[in-house]
Amino acid sequence: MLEQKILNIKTQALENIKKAQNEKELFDLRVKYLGRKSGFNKILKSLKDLSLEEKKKIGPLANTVKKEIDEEIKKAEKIIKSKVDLEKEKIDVTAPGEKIKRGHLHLLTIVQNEIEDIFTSMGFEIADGPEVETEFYAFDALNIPKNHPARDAWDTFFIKNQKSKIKNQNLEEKIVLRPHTSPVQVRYMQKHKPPFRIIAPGKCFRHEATDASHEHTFYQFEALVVGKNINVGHFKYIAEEFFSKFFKKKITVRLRPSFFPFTEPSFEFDINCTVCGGKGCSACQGTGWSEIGGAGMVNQEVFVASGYPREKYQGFAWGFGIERLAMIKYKINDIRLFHSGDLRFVSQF
Ligand code: FA5
Repeated sequence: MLEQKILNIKTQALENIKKAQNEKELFDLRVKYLGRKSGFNKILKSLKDLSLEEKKKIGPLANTVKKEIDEEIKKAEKIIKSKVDLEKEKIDVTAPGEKIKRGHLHLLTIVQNEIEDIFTSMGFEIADGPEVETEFYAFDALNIPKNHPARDAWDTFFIKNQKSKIKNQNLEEKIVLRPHTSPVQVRYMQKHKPPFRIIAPGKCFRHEATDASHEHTFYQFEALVVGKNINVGHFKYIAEEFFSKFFKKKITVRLRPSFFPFTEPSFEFDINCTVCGGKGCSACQGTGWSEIGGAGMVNQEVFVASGYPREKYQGFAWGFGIERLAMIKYKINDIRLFHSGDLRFVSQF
C-alpha cells in the first residue's frame, strides 16, 4: 500500500517535471515533492511506526525515488537554463545596426585639399618645405637684410641654443620656425628652372598675441609663377580664377600698393566681400572688401639669391592665409577655434 503510494508520487512527479516550462515551476515542484511538507517527507516520518520488515523494504525505496525525482529536477533545470542562455545569445539580424562614430578630415585639411585641387586643375604643382628653417631661407634669400627693420614685421620664434652651419663658410646662422611660406620659393627655385607654377601650402609660426583673427600657429599657401614676360595681369587673372572657383561665385580682386622686400612692386590683396558682394556689411566692416594676403612681382634680388641670372625671368608670388579663407567661406568668426580641439566645432564640417 505504502509502496504503491511512493510509486504513484514518482509517476506524478516525473510527469509534472517533464511539463515544467521554467525554473520557477521546477522550484515549486521541488518544494511540492521533496520539501518539508511534501508527501514524501510524511512517508519518511512514518517509517518509525513500521515493522522492521517493512522498514527494510520501504526505506530504501523511498530514498531511491527521492533521489530519482531530485535528479530529474536537476536535469530539467539544466535544459531550461541552456535554453535561456541560447535565448540571450540569439542575434536579431533584422535589428538596426548601432551607429559607429567615424572620424573625418579637419576643416583646414578639407580647405587645403580644395585649394590644391583647384590649382592642380590649372596646371600648378604642389611644393613643400621645412617648418624649421634657417635664417637664410626665412629672411636673407628673400632680400630681408640682417638688422633691417623689415625683419620685425615677422614676429619670429628662434630655436634656442641651435645654429646651422653655413655651407662652404666658417659661419653659423640661427634656426627659426618659419614665419611664412615664402622660404619655399627659394628652395624650389634652387632646384628647378623656369617656366613653372607652384603653390606651397604649409604651417607657419609667429610670436604674436592671439585674437579672433591672429594665431601663433596658422597656415598659408604660397604661390609662385616664374617664366618670361610674366606680368601683374597674369597674377590678377589666376587669382580671380582661383577665388571664383573656391567660393563658387564671381569674385573680383583688388590690389593695393604695399611693401615686401621680396617683391617689387608689392601689393596688399583684397577680394570683394563674399557676404554682401561689395556693398558693405558687418563682415567686411562696411568696406565691401576682405583682406586675404600679400603679393607682388618677384624681386630680382630673390632670383639672384636662388641662382638665376638677373633680369632673365619675371614672376609673381603671393602668400595667403588658409584659415582666413576658411573663415570667409564657412562663416567662422574666431580663428582660435581651428586649433582648439573642440569637437563641437570640429564635427560641424
Ligand atoms: C607674408 O607672410 C608674405 N610672405 C606674403 C607674401 C608672399 C607677399 C609672397 C608677397 C609675395 P603677411 O605677413 O601679410 O605676408 O601674411 C600673409 C597672410 O597670412 C595674411 O594676410 C593673413 O591671411 C595670414 N596671416 C599672417 N599672420 C597671421 C596670423 N598671426 N594668424 C593667421 N593668419 C595670419
